[in-house]
Amino acid sequence: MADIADADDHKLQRAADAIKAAPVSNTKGGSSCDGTCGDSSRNEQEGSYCLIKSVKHLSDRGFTRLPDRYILPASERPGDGSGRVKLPVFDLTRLRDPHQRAATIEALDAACRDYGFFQASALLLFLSLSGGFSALCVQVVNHGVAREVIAGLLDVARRFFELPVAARARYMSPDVRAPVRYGTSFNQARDPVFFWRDFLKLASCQPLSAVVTSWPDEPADLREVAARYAMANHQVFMELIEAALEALGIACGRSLLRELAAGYSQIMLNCYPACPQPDLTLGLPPHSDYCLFTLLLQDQVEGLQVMHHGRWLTVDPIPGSFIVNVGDHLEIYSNGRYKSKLHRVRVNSTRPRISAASFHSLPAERVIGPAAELVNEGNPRRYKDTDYATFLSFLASTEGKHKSFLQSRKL
Ligand SMILES: O=C(O)CCC(=O)C(=O)O
Repeated sequence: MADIADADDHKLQRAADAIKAAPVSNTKGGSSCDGTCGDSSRNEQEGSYCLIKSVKHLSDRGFTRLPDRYILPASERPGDGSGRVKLPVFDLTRLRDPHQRAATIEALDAACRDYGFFQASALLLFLSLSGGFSALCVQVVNHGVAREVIAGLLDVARRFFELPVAARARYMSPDVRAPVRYGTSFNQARDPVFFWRDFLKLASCQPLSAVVTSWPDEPADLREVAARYAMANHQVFMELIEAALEALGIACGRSLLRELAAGYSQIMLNCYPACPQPDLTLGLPPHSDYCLFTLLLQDQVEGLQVMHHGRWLTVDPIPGSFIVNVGDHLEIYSNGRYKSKLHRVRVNSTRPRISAASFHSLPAERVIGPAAELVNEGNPRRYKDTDYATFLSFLASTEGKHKSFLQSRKL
């Protein structure tokens, strides 16, 4: 059995080179690895793919030097990165107040246009969703629930990444369409240089009951904890997108909201272990997200950087809050009024970091293009129609970094 646990630096390098020489073909129906990826009956390429199991493993083994496969060319390294940004804070509770709703929607519109990113207090959001602010007892009771839901997800993610490598590798797959997928780097099958990240993707489409049974059964509480989080998170998304549609002046907002209630969502649990030489690599390369909105939950360790006016700026983590960003779908739908912004992740040498990015959009087969209300003579259509399947084919055939998919959709 080929296993990174038994591999030295050279063996890892050889495995990485094998992948580089023979990239995995991501065709339909790729199978998951079961932790015995060296099995001679398996496709050799898939075996090579699975040999690279996790950066968590490398970090735990106490590597003091970054394996060559993770060293970025000088021009792509993180650089100085001392700039910081305080994102605009968007208080969702104000949307509930008829006197403040219009001004709040204006603020949301400005944040989506200028930054593509904003911050929302998750505790406040969960409180508002569960029935109101006026009664103090509701705040206290629901404060506890919110904390539990948020902390619970980060905790179960941490415990998943601490499982033995064979338990995690059960969910490893080169198939970008797999509803559950464990892996490492950004797009492991295509990255010429690997990134310092392990991930677990959980499709979390509505109704959740249809997908939860495919989620990992280890740790034993993962399904329950992640399902509670997914439901709460989806409700927050619905509030935000409703406000965004109003800000954009979309007349068919109601019917779109009905489609979104049964839309496509996924949670990406990210693990960035302490890295021996963080200045030579990144946790995630510059990229934009393929969705309408992403709601990002991060622990107390910083790492997220956003591109703003040509500079990479680090976002201060505020525990219990969501970072919300505009995705490619919303840039297309808004005909470029809102911009999906490039972001990336830096790693550090001492503190492991966990984050959970929830990507929300329309049902996977639904074609999306610029809204009719936002196309006119003075502002012609700027993007082709697209759908999620087209994006997945694109991702399966290329690295998918920067805003390359969105560029391919521009007219
Ligand atoms: O971990 C983060 O801060 C960002 C994660 C992210 O950008 C992603 O999962 O696409």
